[in-house]
Amino acid sequence: MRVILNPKHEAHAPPGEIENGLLIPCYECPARLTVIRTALETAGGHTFEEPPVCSEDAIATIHDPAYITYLRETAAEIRRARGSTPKVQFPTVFPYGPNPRAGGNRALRGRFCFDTYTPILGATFAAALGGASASLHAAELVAAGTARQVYVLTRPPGHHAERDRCGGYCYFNHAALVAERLSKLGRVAILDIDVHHGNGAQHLFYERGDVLTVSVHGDPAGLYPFFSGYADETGTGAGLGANVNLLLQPGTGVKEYRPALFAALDAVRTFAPAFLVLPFGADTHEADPIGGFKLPTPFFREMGAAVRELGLPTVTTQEGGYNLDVIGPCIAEFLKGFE
Ligand code: SP5
Ligand code: ZN
Repeated sequence: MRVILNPKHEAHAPPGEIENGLLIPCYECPARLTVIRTALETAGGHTFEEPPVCSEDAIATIHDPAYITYLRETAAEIRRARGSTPKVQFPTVFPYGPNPRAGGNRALRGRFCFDTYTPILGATFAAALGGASASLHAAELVAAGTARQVYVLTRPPGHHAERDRCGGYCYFNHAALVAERLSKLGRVAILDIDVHHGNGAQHLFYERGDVLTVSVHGDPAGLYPFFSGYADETGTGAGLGANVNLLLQPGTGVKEYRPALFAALDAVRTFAPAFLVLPFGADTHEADPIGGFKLPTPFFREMGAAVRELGLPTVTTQEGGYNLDVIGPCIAEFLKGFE
């Protein structure tokens, strides 16, 4: 597999995330990429490359320019901070209401973010830009027909990010950037198999009939992101019927997961896309600390093989997966089944 890396991810290392008012250790940490890369090198058969840096205009095909500017300027401001000034910014105020006015940094932090898990550090913008660059490079390779399968090995992840809001550890939506680019050439399906709902792509393509969004995930009544991912969210306008949410309950094992995955693959086949984008999370694994599913490592090869049956040019983006002992083998198995 051709693997595209994000060379700038490492310095984005949040000191923690805020859960119910308390700072807890970060699940989304730099070591995640190290262990995945090591597992792929051990497995063999993969090539690794770094992308050229993309322009902010290329990111603005999906994200609000004001949001991009906010991330860039906030990161720069944090790098300039001296003395006891914090090196990290968490939102504390979330402007809302009929006429929300977000004046000044304190309000902007909550204007451009929807949770307390997704802080901004001095290195966050460069890391997010690196991930967008890797994704767009992968999209170009597939668009040109140079590669038929590309895997974007990046962090922070992307599938929760909306047009002008970060959240769920995500800043730029890699899968959506790829889908938008490839949609210039034909119909695109996004199949999200992270344990959490792919709310970002649903939000971004909800009114579009040329981009199908399918997500298989834990019921948001009990799992992050809570506010979207329900079965009755089916799209609107030209996009009506082009959004599919397949919900699974906590404790889901192979027996429950397999039919949901097959239903998702059927929805993709019926749509008959020219390209597939696959936001992939290993947080469906039985040993994941936050997912709550019970999939064993060998099943990931079967998942890869099932997706391969679609026979579509595919860009896979790395999303969640937080058990450092298992995510490497999970991805190695998935790619083995997929190639
Ligand atoms: C990309 C991705 O997978 N984002 C997920 C964001 C989920 N963040 C919420 C984490 C909540 C952790 N709660 C601790 C419960 C441990 N049993
Ligand atoms: Zn996830």
